[in-house]
Amino acid sequence: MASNGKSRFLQVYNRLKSELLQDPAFDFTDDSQHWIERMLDYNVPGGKLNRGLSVIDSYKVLKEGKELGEHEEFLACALGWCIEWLQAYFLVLDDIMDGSHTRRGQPCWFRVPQVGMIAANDGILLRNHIPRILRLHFRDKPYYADLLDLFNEVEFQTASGQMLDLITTHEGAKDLSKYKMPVYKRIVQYKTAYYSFYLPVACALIASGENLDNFGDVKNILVGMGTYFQVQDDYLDCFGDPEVIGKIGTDIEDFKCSWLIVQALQYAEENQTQILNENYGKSDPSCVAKVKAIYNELQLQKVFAEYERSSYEQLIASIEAQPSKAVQEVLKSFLGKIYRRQK
Ligand code: GPP
Ligand code: MG
Ligand code: MG
Ligand code: MG
Repeated sequence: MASNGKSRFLQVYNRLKSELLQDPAFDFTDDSQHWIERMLDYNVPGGKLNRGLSVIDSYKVLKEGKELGEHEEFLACALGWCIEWLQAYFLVLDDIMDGSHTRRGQPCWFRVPQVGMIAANDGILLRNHIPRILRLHFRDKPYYADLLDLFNEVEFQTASGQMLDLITTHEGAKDLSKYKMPVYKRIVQYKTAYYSFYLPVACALIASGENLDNFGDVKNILVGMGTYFQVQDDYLDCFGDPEVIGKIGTDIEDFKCSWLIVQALQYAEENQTQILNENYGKSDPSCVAKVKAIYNELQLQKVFAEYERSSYEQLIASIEAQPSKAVQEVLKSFLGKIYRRQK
């Protein structure tokens, strides 16, 4: 979307925020309004906005280039913002669970003085804002129930993926032998792919009157793209520039089932496996450095570059096998936004 598209999208954020601040279902005091406004401004609009903007882009392509009416565009933006709200909710809570320090170039919300564990309730509020927005703007639409169902289902899948991520990490004694590709894929499909890739396109399809049951292949391709996106996230956690990605990696310290450790275990010699076993999942910086040294010995940057190239090829091939040119365009544009991303 062109930059004026982005500024129009941001204007819709301001409108939704002021509506939420006057929700008649709650008797706001000045203090509570100020809290919510600061919390929203801190957590909702500061990311890349890829997920939200993709709803509008996809919707426009599905409308085959017809100019959108002003209200129609507003509704597409509102749906995009619902996904950004969902993302904010997940990130506020994920940062508590992962013990992270920074996000989008600033301290994680729960690290802000005077916020602390109020952040857990803020996460619940962010989650509850979504049905408030949908109710206000979509209640009369024939697809209202489908939208609510979609958000509920995708939230359930994400929380289940997050559970897999957490129990794989915390279960019993630290045991790297279970960190294999099928385990990895299951985690990331659920924790990232559905909400980040399937949800934006599914919202656009629903709003343009389509039945999601007819788009099973599209869903599979988007889940594949989401898996590729989380591999990039895992790679950047270790090899990205924190100044650029806006967050400091914690996957090694947190004993995460990251793509990098799965690859490392696959290629490591016995002595390297032993070093990984002794040092993975410890917060001591010298342990982290030893893990990174093995990643370098195994040339994981090269392994990643090859993975990136071959995933891209496979995704393009499955996109080009789609019968609808409009659907192809939607998928290619989404893939183009993330291919070789640095942040
Ligand atoms: C990304 O994992 C997954 C999420 C943000 C989903 C969280 C889901 C909840 C139900 C809270 P990550 O921890 O690798 O992301 P990041 O690297 O951005 O912290
Ligand atoms: Mg995290
Ligand atoms: Mg996490
Ligand atoms: Mg990560």
